[in-house]
Amino acid sequence: MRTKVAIIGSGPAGLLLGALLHAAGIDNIIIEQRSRDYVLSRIRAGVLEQGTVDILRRLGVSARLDHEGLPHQGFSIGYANRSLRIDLADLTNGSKVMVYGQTEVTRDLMDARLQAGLTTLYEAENTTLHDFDSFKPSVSCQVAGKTITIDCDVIAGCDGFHGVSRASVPVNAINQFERVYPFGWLGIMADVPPCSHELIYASHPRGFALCSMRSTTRSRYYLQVKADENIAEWPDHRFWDELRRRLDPVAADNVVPGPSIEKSVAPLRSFVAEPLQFGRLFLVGDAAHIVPPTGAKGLNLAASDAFYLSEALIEYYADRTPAALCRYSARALDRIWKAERFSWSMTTLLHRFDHYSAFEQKMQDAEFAFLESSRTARQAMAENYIGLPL
Ligand code: RFL
Ligand code: PHB
Repeated sequence: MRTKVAIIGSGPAGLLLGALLHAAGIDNIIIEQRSRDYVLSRIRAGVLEQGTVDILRRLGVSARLDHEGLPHQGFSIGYANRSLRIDLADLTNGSKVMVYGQTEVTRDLMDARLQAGLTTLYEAENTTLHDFDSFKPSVSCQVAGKTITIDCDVIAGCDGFHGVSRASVPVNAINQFERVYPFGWLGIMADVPPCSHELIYASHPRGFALCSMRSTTRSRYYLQVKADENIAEWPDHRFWDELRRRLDPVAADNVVPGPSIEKSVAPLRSFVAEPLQFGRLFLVGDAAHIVPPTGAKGLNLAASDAFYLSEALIEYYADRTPAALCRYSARALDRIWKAERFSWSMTTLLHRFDHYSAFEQKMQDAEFAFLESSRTARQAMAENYIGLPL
């Protein structure tokens, strides 16, 4: 097989890149190790920045998003039994975010890809990258026992944190920066109305809690737990009890418990790989970086990376100058590091750290007090939350 761009991974990064390239007439093939149903069963992000929504609209895949997505003009921070609203619209000249599940974004992009007749190889095994340090790279894999080789101009590594793309780069060619947090998030999904019409990020001596949603009838809640927490020790009733304890009294009263339809623990990590280009291989999305979910930035960064790489490839195919390709890494990393900083600061502000001294705890208290008293501080938070310009 031959294509211009071989894309490894059909998460948001790979699917968006594929759609952006197709819209510009650049053919591409996606190689995905899992089945379509498996990819669609993963429950992850829920908050889309305006820039991400704009990309989906421009691609013509926003019909369901525009109908079912919930625009949010603000969120609340719970702290010491108080609630502080971050009025996104007021603090940013009317900007907002959209609550719409990553699963739905993935489904919309997969459906559009199918309708356009584009090739996606699902359940591909032993994906291997070849010769990306030359002008003739290729990707091989096995599908249903048959070996397939895809010759291409460029490989886009969109295969997430545990993928093969970053792992194929010689260790001395890549710098990796990492912080692993000493806790995880226990998340549940339940078909019950959310306890509040906006998201609540709650800091509490027992640990952080987040109230989110997927619709007016489906809630998504998270609790800070130990990184190695045993999920078997969290029957639903324990989750609901613990959630209520960490929320302000009004929100706690409004929690409607119900049977969970999904329950999982996610570790929290900050990670960046530099650079993002290795000859004809480009890293995109979680393959290149991880943010702790506190700032709701992971999916949105995957979208901005895909957008930057699509622009570089469009320019490259228009005038065949490799300079366009060379700009991708620095351009994407500039936005990535700012989102890393915001996600790290939100995580540091809102979580309980066992090793904190009394002094560090006081610093956290003071940070909240400052946020409460300073519109400028809230404005900085809002500017980052709605998403920095692309
Ligand atoms: P993905 O989604 O992991 O997709 C990578 C794809 O590559 C495939 N793959 C391979 N394919 C072929 N060959 C191989 N060798 C392969 N190895 C892997 C995988 O099967 C998969 O299909 O990465 P991508 O596309 O970069 O997208 C990143 C986002 O998924 C991620 O950043 C977000 O989900 C993070 N995140 C959030 N981001 C937000 O913007 N807003 C949020 O509200 C938000 N909440 C979250 C989150 C992540 C969470 N978890 C579970 C980590 C909440 C949680 C709990
Ligand atoms: C979610 O709804 O899954 C969600 C929302 C906001 C976050 C993280 C996750 O910061």
